[in-house]
Amino acid sequence: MASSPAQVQALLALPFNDLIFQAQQAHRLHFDPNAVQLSTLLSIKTGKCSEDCAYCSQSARHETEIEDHELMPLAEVLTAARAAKESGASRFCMGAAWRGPKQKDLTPVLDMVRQVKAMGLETCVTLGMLKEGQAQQLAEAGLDYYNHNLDTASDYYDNIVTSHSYEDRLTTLSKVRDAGINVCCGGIVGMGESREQRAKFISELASLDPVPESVPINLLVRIPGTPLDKSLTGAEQVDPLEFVRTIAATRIVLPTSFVRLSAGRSEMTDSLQALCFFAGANSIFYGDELLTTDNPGVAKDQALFKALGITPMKKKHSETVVTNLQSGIHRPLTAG
Ligand code: SAM
Ligand code: DTB
Ligand code: SF4
Repeated sequence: MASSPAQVQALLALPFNDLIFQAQQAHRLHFDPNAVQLSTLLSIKTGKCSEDCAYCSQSARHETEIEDHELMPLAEVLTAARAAKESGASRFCMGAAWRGPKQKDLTPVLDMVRQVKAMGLETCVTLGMLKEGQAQQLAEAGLDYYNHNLDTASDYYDNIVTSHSYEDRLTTLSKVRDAGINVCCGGIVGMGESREQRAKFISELASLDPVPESVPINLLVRIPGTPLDKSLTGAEQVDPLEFVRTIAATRIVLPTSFVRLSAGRSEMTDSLQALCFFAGANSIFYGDELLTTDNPGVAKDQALFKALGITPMKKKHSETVVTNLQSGIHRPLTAG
């Protein structure tokens, strides 16, 4: 699928029904349309981050009401991972509010990765920028995914973050790729960017080579005390249908990637989430909390899945995509 910024913009401008139909077709070509992958998040180190990301509750430069804590002990992490597995998650994602880990930070995280993996869960971490050799250490510990978002279009990035650059993000992503770890890379919608910039952002995600296996699309959670909460006017907030369009365009240009309906679900109606799944989202964060903000919670999501006939996905990414492509499965819309 060609995906220049102009081509993605043309997708975003399609009549809504045509856009969703194309997204459904792309989705059904590569995935079971009624299965959604579940990852549970845990903030293993919260707050006091040196970076100035304008959306984030965890920057030491913003006055937000969060409870900071240093790196969690291994036993607590394992208790949370066990609970996540029991409630049905297939992946456990550990996030730390660092610019990047020092070696003394990384060593205990390697243990967490080894032991969570030994429980039979897929592992993901998001630790900020990586230095030479660190991705390799994570790969040797058995890490499955590294989350590192481009967050927005390259030409809008400096409006959101000044303490590191878009180029820095790309450098870490290539270290992760070179170490053989799956890449989880997406961003945030609703930070005051234009539709043109949203199209450019999606096009830039699709131009990563190889493309990311997992693409989280977060709807901005406005956190009191963050610069974005102060500066965004009501008019700049993204319209829910524009958010669905963004999911659909992402599905079309990244047809073999998991598209994760990420932050912002707590403020969405069931109908809006259903539209996002219809537009091709096939992965969510599952559990009561994201990093510092609320998520719908297991009981609510189980009820929503039941209402929609969605089942949690058991297969790993490589199994899903390769199997469907090899067998040429293309479920027609009527066949269910
Ligand atoms: N420090 C690491 C980093 O910057 O990559 C990892 C943690 S960071 C919180 C992970 C991602 O969460 C960000 O890149 C952003 O996409 C998302 N995120 C953070 N705060 C958010 C918010 N208020 N609303 C929506 N997404 C948010
Ligand atoms: C991602 O793209 N979204 C997740 C995960 N990667 C680490 C984080 C969302 C954070 C939402 C705001 C918060 O809870 O602090
Ligand atoms: Fe720090 Fe990551 Fe938050 Fe930026 S997004 S302030 S790097 S924790």
